[in-house]
Amino acid sequence: MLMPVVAIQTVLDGKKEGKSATIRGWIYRKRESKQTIFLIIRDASGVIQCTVKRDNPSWSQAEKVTIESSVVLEGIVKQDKRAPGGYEIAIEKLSVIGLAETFPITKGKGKESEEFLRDNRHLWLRSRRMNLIMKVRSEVLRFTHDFFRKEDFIEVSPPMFISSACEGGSTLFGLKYFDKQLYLTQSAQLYLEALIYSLEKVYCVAPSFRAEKSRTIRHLTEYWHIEPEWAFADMDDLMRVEEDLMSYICQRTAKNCKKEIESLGADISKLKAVKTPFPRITYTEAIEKLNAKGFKIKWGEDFGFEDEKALAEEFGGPFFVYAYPRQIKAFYCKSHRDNPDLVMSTDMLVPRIGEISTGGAREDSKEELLKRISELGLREEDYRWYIDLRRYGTVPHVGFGLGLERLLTWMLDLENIIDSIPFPRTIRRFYP
Ligand code: NSS
Repeated sequence: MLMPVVAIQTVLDGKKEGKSATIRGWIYRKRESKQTIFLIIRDASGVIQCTVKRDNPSWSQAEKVTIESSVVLEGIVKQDKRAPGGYEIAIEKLSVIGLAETFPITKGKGKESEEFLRDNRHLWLRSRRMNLIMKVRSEVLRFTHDFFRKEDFIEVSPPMFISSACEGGSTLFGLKYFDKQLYLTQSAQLYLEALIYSLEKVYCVAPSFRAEKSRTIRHLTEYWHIEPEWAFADMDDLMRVEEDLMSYICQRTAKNCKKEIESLGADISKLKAVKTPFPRITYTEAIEKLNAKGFKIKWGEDFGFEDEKALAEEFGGPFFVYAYPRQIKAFYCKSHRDNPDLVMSTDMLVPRIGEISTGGAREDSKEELLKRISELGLREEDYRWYIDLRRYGTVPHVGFGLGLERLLTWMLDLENIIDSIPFPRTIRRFYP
């Protein structure tokens, strides 16, 4: 009878040294010499070298087994400094569960084959790299939930089908909903705003969709959006919660995912350095900084990717830009009462990626909101329920949206956002 199955990581941690262990997983690499077959086996937890000697009854199974075949094996754990991970298993029994056909992804695929790996994402997810990224992604989600629960936010579930835009029509995905025209949500914000009148502090982690034609390292058409919204709060509360969340996630990830971060070759010291308070500059100061660096950007223009990157280089870590011109921000932004040209909106920027989060105070006066809606040429009837929120017990409130994939791309020094999500969707990519 086979022994109970253990995770490869348990063996690598030395917990089974000198003892018999049963593991199961997939053949990751295979190498053969005259007397020994070396099989590198992977499971969810790690990879380990296993060996079969010619005189072992499992030799013939080991000979026929192919890359990516699934197997279960039993053997004796030995410490071996030459083996990757420091331990290996001398196989005594090897059973093939599913014999793999010739695996299309072979070792040592270079840069030129990135396109090929993307076409074979369903198989490439088995790589060590994707395995490690997905583990960190899961931990970052855990820390996000831990943070909001610790701060007494209530998790809510917003709709994905929506009838009017949150972030402007140009990136809205339309769809036929029976005989009606509907859209896929760009942000849960407007719905979260409705929920604060019941629950006061709410958050969600949900997909957002953008018909984004940009082909950059930071754009997806479907991404996961971390969005809190809460009542009785101002811009200072907003930036404080935002920086607390960010440093909480970075510190816990640096501590709990050290091994993964190092194996991915990412810079862990950058995460450890994320401490509050973050620098804050106004939009007007940012414009001055850019013009001093030789950029030609006028007050009132929105920042482009290059502007944001240049600004972020100076700070070396996350920072806020706030108090934006009215004309470049969404209809729901609250205007500064002493200077209506400005709105209470803030972006958090990081090096290399630029904006990773946007938030602000929401217009809480019905009259001002109606003014903004007509100013931007939006149809009042599309926002009837949203305007209602200002009719019945309006309160000052704030919220923000943080893109999970932009966050991971920055945290893990990924070259492109598409590696931060298992099945990326971009303008050109929706398969597999
Ligand atoms: O459009 S945002 O700047 N703002 C909102 O949607 C607000 N309604 C959020 C809120 O206040 N609750 O998007 C917010 C963030 C942005 O900073 C990025 O991190 C991410 O959402 N985002 C994206 N990530 C990946 N791909 C695309 N295309 C994308 N667009 C936004």
